[in-house]
Amino acid sequence: MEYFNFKKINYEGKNSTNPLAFKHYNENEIVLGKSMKEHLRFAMSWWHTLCAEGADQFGVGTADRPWNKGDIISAAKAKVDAGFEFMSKLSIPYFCFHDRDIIAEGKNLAETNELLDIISDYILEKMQETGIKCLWGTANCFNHKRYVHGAGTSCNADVFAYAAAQIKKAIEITKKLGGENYVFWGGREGYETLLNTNTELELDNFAYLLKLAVDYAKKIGFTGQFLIEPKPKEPTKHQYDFDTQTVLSFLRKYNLDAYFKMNIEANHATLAGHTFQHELNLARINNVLGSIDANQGDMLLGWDTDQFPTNVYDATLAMYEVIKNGGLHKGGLNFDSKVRRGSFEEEDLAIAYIAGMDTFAKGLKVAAKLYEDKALELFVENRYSSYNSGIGLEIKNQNVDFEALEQYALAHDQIKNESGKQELLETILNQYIYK
Ligand code: XLS
Ligand code: CA
Ligand code: CA
Repeated sequence: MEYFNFKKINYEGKNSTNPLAFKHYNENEIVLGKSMKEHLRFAMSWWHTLCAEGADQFGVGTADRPWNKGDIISAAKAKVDAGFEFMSKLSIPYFCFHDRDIIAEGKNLAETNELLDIISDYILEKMQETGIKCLWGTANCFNHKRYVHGAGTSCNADVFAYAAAQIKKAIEITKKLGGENYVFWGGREGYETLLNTNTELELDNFAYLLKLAVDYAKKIGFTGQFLIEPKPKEPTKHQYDFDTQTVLSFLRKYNLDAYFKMNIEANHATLAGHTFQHELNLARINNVLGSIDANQGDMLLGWDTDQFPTNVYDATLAMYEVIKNGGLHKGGLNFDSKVRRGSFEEEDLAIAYIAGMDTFAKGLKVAAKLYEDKALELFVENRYSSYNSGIGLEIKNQNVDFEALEQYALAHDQIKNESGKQELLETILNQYIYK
């Protein structure tokens, strides 16, 4: 049975007007010595693509997906069939999943784990048949009511134990599917009010849960990269994993920094009051840029809208950071994006993915050109050139003390600064995008 009423999506070039064709994503086209496919490592999110039907706080789902039908096992298998058909038709090489996306919970934890074994066998068969791979797995420790007060940060020790058991199984399934990474997004790891919260104990426990995961991965030989996905708010008012720098200081406090990189999501960056590029940049310079959840928010709304990315400007700057990172390595570009509630036809899913993939393909091409030409780099290098000699070099080499700096300042107190030329640089960036 076919779920999607269209053939394999082809690359038709930038002048094509066919909505079901790629205009920029040409998977074998070489950019900076690597194919687009290797640079971008696109992934399909199981939850938004196959599970979501457009429900929101005010209304039920609007998309009546033909694969979301039947008993637990047949519905889960139909989702697998639909997912692999979709990824094959769109040439998406990877997928990402939460344990609870691939199959619903059974009547107890033991039965749920058996269901996971059954469905992961089926997924594995499809992976072998198609060559499609698993970018990352994760555990959904936020949806069920048991997680009302968090998982690793719950006030209830029974919940901590349950979350640990769930994560243990999710790591096992991710390993079985050859997942290249494993993600921790702190779903409800945060709090609403300090009137009822012991933040110190919650954070100690959360770190301990991560340590147990690291130990278990070593024990079973799971070599995927562990990732933490920062998000500042939603669902809780104060999420502990606020942004990259907050997560880094948390990891460093608990000596966990060697084991985790970041999964940076565009919309989470903007909720934290940052740009997407800011989060990627801070992750990159700290050597923790792991993977990307590509989407975009709506600048007029203060919540996580998870829209498909269509902003070429942001995609360009994101890919610029990725190129400077030497690529995504084990990571990839997962579309943690969902179609709008009004876009309820199956074809809308394909159009949305094509738009997202083309946006990043175009972003990659522009970023590669900027990088090759050193269009921004030379300006930045020159801007800091005062650190290449004289007192600047001494500062850079950390070879001075306050007395020496005072002596220097006394003799050089007529300071001359130069323009930061922001408008010129923005013009140059636009020129590269227009080309
Ligand atoms: C929610 C997060 C979530 C993670 C995986 O806002 O984006 O989907 O990516 O649990
Ligand atoms: Ca995400
Ligand atoms: Ca999100």
